[in-house]
Amino acid sequence: MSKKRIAILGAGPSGLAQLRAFEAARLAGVKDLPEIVCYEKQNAIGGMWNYSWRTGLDRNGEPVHGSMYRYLWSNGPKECLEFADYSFDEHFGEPIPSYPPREVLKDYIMGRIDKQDIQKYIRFECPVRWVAFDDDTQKFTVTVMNHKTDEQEVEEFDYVVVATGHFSTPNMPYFEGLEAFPGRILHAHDFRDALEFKNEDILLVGSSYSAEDIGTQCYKYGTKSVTISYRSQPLGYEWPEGIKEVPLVTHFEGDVAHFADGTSQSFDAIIMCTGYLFHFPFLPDELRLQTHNCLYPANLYKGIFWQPNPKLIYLGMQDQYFTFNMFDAQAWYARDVIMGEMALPDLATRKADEKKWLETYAKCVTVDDSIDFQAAYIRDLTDATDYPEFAVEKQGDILKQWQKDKAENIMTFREKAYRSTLTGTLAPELPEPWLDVLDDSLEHFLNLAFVQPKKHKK
Ligand code: FAD
Ligand code: NA0
Repeated sequence: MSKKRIAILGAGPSGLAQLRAFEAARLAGVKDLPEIVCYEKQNAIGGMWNYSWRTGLDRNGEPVHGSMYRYLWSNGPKECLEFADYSFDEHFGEPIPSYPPREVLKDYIMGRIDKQDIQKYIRFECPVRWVAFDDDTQKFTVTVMNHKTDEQEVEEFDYVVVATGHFSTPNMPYFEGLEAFPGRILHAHDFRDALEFKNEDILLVGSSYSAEDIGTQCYKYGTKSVTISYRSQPLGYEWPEGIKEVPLVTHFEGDVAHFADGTSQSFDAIIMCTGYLFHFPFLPDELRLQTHNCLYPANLYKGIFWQPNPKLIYLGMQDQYFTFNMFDAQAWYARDVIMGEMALPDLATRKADEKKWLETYAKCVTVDDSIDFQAAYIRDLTDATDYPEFAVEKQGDILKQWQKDKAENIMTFREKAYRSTLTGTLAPELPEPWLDVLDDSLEHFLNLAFVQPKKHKK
């Protein structure tokens, strides 16, 4: 019998988790592994963590995936995203603070991958163009554009794992008068460097993670004033002078924004921090997940398997309190199903399970409820596989504390330290105020934290 063939679309943290799950099986002595091909649009692994200075289109004319910007630091404690099979201590050799900058987290993600030499499965600069399923053969046909050879490739697979992320295609609203605004208008997806807005008055529309982080970062790097305009709820933090929140913008007249409370102000630039669209231009309607940013997208069994055709697998499509460890939990589960270690129940049973989770999710009222919900979801997955045990509920407690620390002071919460549930290591505190640390490079950060770079494993 020919080997099963698996296509993984995307080599970000989710796609890499799927590769790692199969690698872990190989290391455990499993012989009959499927043949895996991972298609990646970019020329490197790491997904969102792979910073790009580019905006708009990449060098191949493909939409730039990256939404990350310079000077970005983790917005959640690293203790809540630690891989259960690869700790921060193991990677860095010494404890590091709880909120690392992007480059440091990327180094951690890469560390686990380099060791396992799984890059050989990945075809870079190969955006997926189309996926089709044939009911007769029960196989998927995947069409990709190989920009390295300048040819389209078509291959057949038994399973397709969609790991293309969902924070890349901007949700860009319109407000009357925008077309006459004289300054720069951009979406958070295209924000790259806070210094661009030094000494400017900027308006951020939206009141979630992007608005809070881009706002505080611009303040840190010398923006004159930051105004955050919310639609439903203000972020509600105690802001320093120079940052304020106002209700939703109603319209613009020249460089003046008018708000729902009747106030108005002129601005130099507008950054839409209005979230992202789920965008799968390579999937036909019958295979395409249609959802918004939430903790339990409908039509997925276990948050992973496309209900109408569970050979189509989605990873990382949830809104995320937990990230890397949740992707691992999903990838291990998917691996065991693909390899026949676990059988999926029939559609009616799968739907009943989904309904149960959706009903529980509907009862979540507070942020703490949501954290508990996602922890329970991850526990449900890890209980079924050999993914190493990790104290996801305790990590949930850290996330609840993180919420409190942010509420106490949004400008200093990154100076707090937490204990790893994996190694028991208490992170060192950031030795300087986060607001004063302008150099976010890996080397500078590791020196700051008194971790010697020479001991840092590559
Ligand atoms: P992605 O990282 O988005 O990777 C998807 C991959 O698929 C990319 O490599 C992309 O090039 C590829 N791809 C897309 N389309 C195609 C195609 N058609 N063909 C082939 N390949 C394709 N999480 C945290 O834990 N902590 C943080 O501090 C944090 N900060 C964030 C900051 C920002 C600004 C954003 C946008 C997200 C942040 N996140 C953070 C969440 C982040 O999305 C996850 O950490 C993680 O990157 C998700 O992994 P993923 O693999 O699912 O998706
Ligand atoms: P995100 O903040 O980009 O985080 C994504 C926001 O947009 C909501 O406040 C929503 O308001 C608002 N909005 C949407 N349409 C609007 C409209 N037409 N007019 C006004 N407001 C509108 O997106 P969301 O989805 O959280 O919020 C959309 C991800 O990026 C997160 O997972 C986050 O973790 C990550 N991120 C991380 C960091 C760091 O780690 C920084 C940025 C982003 P409403 O009314 O729907 O509430 C540092």
